[in-house]
Amino acid sequence: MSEMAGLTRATAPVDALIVKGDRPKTGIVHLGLGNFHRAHFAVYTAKAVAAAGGDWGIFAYSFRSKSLAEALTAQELLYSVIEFAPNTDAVAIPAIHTGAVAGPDMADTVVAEIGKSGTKIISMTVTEAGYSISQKTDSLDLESPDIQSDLAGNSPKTLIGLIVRGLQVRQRDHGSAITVLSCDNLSSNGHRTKQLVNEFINALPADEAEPLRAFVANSVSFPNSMVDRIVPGTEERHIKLAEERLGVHDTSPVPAEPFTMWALEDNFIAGRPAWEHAGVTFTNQVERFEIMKLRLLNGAHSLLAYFGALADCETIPDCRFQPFIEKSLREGFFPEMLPTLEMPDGLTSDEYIAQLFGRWSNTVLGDKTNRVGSDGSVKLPQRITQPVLMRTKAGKSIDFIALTVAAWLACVSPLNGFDPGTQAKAMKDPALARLLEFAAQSNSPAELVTKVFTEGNIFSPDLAKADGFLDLVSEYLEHIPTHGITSAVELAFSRQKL
Ligand code: CS2
Repeated sequence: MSEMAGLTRATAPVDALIVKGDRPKTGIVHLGLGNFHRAHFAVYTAKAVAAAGGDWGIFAYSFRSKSLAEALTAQELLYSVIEFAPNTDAVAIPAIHTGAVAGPDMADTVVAEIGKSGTKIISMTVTEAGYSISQKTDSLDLESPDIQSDLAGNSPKTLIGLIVRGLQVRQRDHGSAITVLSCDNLSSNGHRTKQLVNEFINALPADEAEPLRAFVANSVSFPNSMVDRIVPGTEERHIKLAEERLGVHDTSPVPAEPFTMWALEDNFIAGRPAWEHAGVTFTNQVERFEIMKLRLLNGAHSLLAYFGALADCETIPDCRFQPFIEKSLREGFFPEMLPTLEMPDGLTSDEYIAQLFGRWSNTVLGDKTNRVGSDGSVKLPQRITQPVLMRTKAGKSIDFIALTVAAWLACVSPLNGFDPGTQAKAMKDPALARLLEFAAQSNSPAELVTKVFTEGNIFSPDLAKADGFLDLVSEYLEHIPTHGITSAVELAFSRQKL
């Protein structure tokens, strides 16, 4: 028994989603045990089971973090989700996990778990970086050594390898249906996952590929989903605060904003938890929700983080309250993005944007600039590619989108000894080594931008051909180090023609 068993000593309102009696049996294998999963999918599922029952316990796998899996196991797979905002001190304790394992040596265990007939859903939150997509070919990166190792039949190291090997066990052992549910910020994430799974299968020897292809076509569904909740990383202060609110020590609390949203296609071939009791929006307009969120929330988040880092802002609220950033969003960025999307029925862009500014103003949550700015090489393609292509084709301005990309490059691959500041230096990126190498090889911003967009395997090759886009990014990248980000914003306003 760990201290977490003493949750009744809580000092604040605790929304304890603890199922009376035994926990539900495993019905879901979840890949990616990060904070976002624990504050989003796990909470919705615990609420659904508390309201309507069902064997929807979650067996979770973390690709890397052994220490987290061990810490959670030591507290009976309980942890707190703490809302941070001026008007709430709510804590939720979703008692929904049935297992937490981590690391490459557990991959075969996870494959076996997916293979069990009691498993009805594979869900995942692995971030954009986890899907092994080659931007060059817009498909599964068959050149990646990890994908090659997975194709050769070793213990899977990649998300797609794990899923396919798990599906293969099902196809061989019993053939019962299953749903694969992506909860990541990729556009059409369900379709995208299906495409990658099929590409992996097509690269297998024919005798393996054929039966698997048929199984996936007939017995696996891939719903699209849009997930939303701002969930920062856990800091020491969150651990202390959790202890104050709960009266017990939780080693792994998750800080989260109160806002939460999940729009989901109701396409679960093997059944699902009664998430409608937990506030999920089931809709056939998921794509509209996804695009709205990717361009207005996530795209704007990138602008906030890169402009803000260059102005030395440590948190997203610090960034949001810089007048030049707020103006950039309201009068520069959103007017470029809005014509590229359709709002879901019942939601207006004015309401949605007003709500975003409220969420970004959450000083208590204090989401970090460098969290949002990290992994730009895998986030930006989802956020800017289609808007740039649509607008350049129509001859419309893209100054604020281009300036966002230039600000990202100024942060992560600075040229000629430019110092982008401590926030920028704290940003991580899977392409960082490549980006720094490009910067070292380039004599001018234009050269760097050309390398990134033509040799980087980061963005779709279509962007390099989009009328005037690379020139614009290069010009802004030239401007930032010498004149500063606020001056670059003024320049963008002087040019933008809406
Ligand atoms: C953020 C997201 O990391 C990022 O770039 O934009 O993590 C964002 O906080 C979530 O998508 C909110 O749902």
